[in-house]
Order: sequence, then structure tokens, then C-alpha cells
Amino acid sequence: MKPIGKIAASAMFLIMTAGLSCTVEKSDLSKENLIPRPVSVTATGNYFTLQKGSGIYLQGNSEELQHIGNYLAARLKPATGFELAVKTAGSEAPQGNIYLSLDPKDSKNGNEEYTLEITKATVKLTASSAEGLFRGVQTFRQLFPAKIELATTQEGPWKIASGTIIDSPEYAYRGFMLDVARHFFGVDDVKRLLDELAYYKINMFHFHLADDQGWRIEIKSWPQLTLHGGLTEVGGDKGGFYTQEQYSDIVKYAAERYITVIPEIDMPGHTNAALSSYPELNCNGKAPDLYTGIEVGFSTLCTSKELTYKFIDDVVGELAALTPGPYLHIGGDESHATKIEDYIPFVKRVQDIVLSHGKKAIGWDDIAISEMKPGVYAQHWASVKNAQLAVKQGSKILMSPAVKAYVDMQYDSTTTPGLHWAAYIEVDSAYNWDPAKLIPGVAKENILGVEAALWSETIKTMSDIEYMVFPRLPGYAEIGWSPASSRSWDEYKLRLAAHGEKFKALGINYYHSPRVPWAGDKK
Ligand code: TNX
Repeated sequence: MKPIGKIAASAMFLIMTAGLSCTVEKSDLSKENLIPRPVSVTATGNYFTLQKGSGIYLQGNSEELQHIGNYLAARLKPATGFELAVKTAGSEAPQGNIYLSLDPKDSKNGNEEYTLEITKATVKLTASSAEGLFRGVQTFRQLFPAKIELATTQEGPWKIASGTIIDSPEYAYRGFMLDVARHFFGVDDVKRLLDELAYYKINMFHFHLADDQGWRIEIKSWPQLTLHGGLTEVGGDKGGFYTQEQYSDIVKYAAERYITVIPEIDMPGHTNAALSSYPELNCNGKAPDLYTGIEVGFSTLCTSKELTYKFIDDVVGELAALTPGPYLHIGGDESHATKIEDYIPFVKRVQDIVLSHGKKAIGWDDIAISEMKPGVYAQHWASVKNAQLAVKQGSKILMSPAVKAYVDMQYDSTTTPGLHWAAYIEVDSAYNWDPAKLIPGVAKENILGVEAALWSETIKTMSDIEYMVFPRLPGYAEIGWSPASSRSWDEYKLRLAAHGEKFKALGINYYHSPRVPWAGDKK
């Protein structure tokens, strides 16, 4: 073969290096590890790069839009070190910028839909409501490398894949319940949890505020509830409670993340803390001692006393006034100490009290043995029969089957803390179910949504909360958000594995399940 000449060789070198600079790997937006999985993703192979001088441009006139712009800037600042300016946009954002657009005309799929268009030049997030924009902002956050969530400045570049995501949720209600009665958790813990829920597009926070072991919300007309009934918790430690101001602060913090707070006062059972605070709520007029064990089903309000209904009306009235969301939860579970002939009219009357304060009522599925009024929902946790009974009465069901969605259930027999009376729930089991296929006669149109519940008999610290919640929560979030037909554990577990890095960056204490191929683990 003839040796190639010098000129030809250098020409070839030029061609090769030119070739090299073009072989920057193409991006693939459809392979990004988003949870919940978006409804539609179209990849275009490029990258958008966030830079020091990038700005967040707002289109549309609303205070909420400004808040979302500020929220996004605040989320991106610590790791990038960029002070992204939030500005009002003209008709188009200049290149290199993020564009948030609120267009109320655009609603096809309800409030939470959004479109995220990423090109080499700009990121455009469009939604018909601020809520939709907020959900889209979470998707945008997840597209960056995990280190975007770190609290200290990191090296860039801050590149994300280009393409278009069009997204909206399957269920309008995607909830999480925290029991602060068995163990009390302070405002800062609750806020941290709300931030974690928001990252996965959870939109309802069910706050279990009273149980046998403690009453956690200040009620001004019945002050002993917290002054006496808030003093204990499981194990005998000191407990605690939220002042109305603190509760409102939590409600506001949640609202800023487009999360609705649903307060629960469990009744007529699970009421020892109240009964201990006010002897007159007991049929025998005697106050029992405060309770710090974990048995259930031994307490009941005195359903035959008129004072009981005045008490409930006062409590519901104060809570309704403090709670902007549409729902109030009345509990109703495991009232083994209440005779069934007393329980049925009690539940009927309490529904009326809640409705009279302008709220919709939710109760555990036990309430279906009573008459259920329009605008009252049953939360399925244990009884298939009760869920079916509720549907027969025209009620919608909130799905929290204990065998799948109780995150106080242990992963396996080696898990501490937790319980296992319903099941051991490994991460795949928590993910592998379809709310619309679980109960014969309870179809998609009968379902309000999905909720994971964390009971806190054995949960004492924020670190315990996170260990039980993660990594199961992203799975519940996806069950609530993404169409069942698009979900499979084998595909999901790879996306979840990539979220391990995000949990670490966020400082979340998570269970390192052997069923998930975490990055860095040996195959
Ligand atoms: C059942 S679920 C309960 C709670 C317990 C939980 C423990 C429900 C409506 N009642 O009172 O905390 O089990 O897993």
C-alpha cells in the first residue's frame, strides 16, 4: 500500500477531529429516570445547558407564578451556585433561559397537566394552572444529575436532555398519611417530609392528629385536649402538639407545594387522649389515665351524650376554619368498644357535622356499615366488604390497602422499626398493584385516589420515617400518577435504582433493598 502523503494525513486528522467533536453523545430524554413516569416523552437528542447567566422568565400575571419562579431559583441555587434572576417575559424567552408560562386556556386534562419543552436554546414549561407548573418543575429538577440536590456548590456542566414531555396524572388524589399521635413529630420534620412528598408529585397530606396516645392540635374551646392529652406518646415520652399557628404554618408550607392538608380526628374509638382530658366525654363521667401502649379498640366517646356532639362540632368547626382544603377525616376505624347500634347513628351524625362546616368527610372503610351521605368518601384499608358496601352507596374509595400501602409494615423480617400484622411489603410488592384491579366491584371510576399511610407506634425519629417511606414512596407516587398500562416493575426498578443517588444527595435515609439494582452495587 502506498504511504499516504503529509497533506493527506493532516487532512484526515482534521476530518477525524471534526468527526470527534460531533460525536458528543446524543441525549435521550425518553431514557431519563423520571418518577413518576410521564405520560408522553419525545426525545430530540440535544442538550440544554443551564448557565450562570440563565434567567427564569415568567409569562402570565400571577403571584403564584412569581412564587414558583422563586421556588425554582431557590432549588437550583445551592448546587449550581447560580443566582438565577426571575423576570417577567416578553413573548419569547431569550436563548439560554427557562420560561414558565401559565395559560389557563390550555386545560385538557385537569389542573395538574403540564408540558415541558426542552431545546438546545430554551426550556419552556407551560401549564393551565400554577399547580401544573409546580408538578412540571419537579420533573425538570429530576432531569439534572443527582448532585443538583446537594446543599453545597458543585462542578457543572448542568446539562439536561432535550425533547418534549406532556404529562398529567391518572388520579387526582395522591396522598400520604402521617400519624403524629402515637409519636409526635415537630413542624420541621413535617416540612421536610412535605418537601420529599412534593418531589414525587404527591398532592394530599393526611394528618392523623388524634388517637389514644395523644391529641396533637390545639383546640381553643377545649384547651385540655392538648394541655393534658398532648403530654404523652407511645413508650411514655413527652409527646407534644401543634398550636393553631404552627398548624397553619404547616398548611401554608404544604399549599406552597400544592399539597392539600387533610386533618383527621379519629372517632368514636381511638379517643383515649380526649377521654382522659375531659371526664364528661365518658359515659361513666370518669377520666381514664393517659395511655402509652399500642393496643387498639378499647376507647369510645359516649355516643348517647349530647355533649359529645357539641364537642365534635366545636373541634370540627375550629379545624375547618384552619383548613382551606375540601376534606376532613373522621376516622371511624376499629371502634370495638362502641356497640354497633350506637356506631351507625354516630357516624351518620358526624358526617352531617362535617358537611355543615362546608367540608367533605373521609372515613376509614369501617364507616360503610353506616349510611354514607353524598360527598363522603371511604378510605379502604382492610375490609373488601366495606369498600364494596361504600361503592354500593355511591361513595368513592380512597385506596390504602394495608397489605400494599401501609408503610409502617416492615420490608422483611429483618426490618426495624415497623410492624407486620398485614404483610411484609418489599419494594416490588409496594409497587406491583393496580388500585382499579384490587377489589371486585371497585373500578377506576369508583376510586378517588391512592394513599400510603405511616402509622407511628414504632416510628420515633425523622430518620425512622424516611427509612420506612423510602424507597417505597416513589412507587406509590407512580401508581397514582402514571397509567397502569405503562407500569412494569422490571423497568421501574432501574429508574428507582437511579434515584438512590438523588436520595443520597437529599440526605434521605433509605432502605437499601436487595431487589433494586442500585448504582454502585455489584451485579
Ligand atoms: C390499624 S389502619 C389502625 C391503626 C394502627 C395501624 C398499625 C387503621 C384504620 N387503624 O390504628 O396504627 O393498624 O399498622
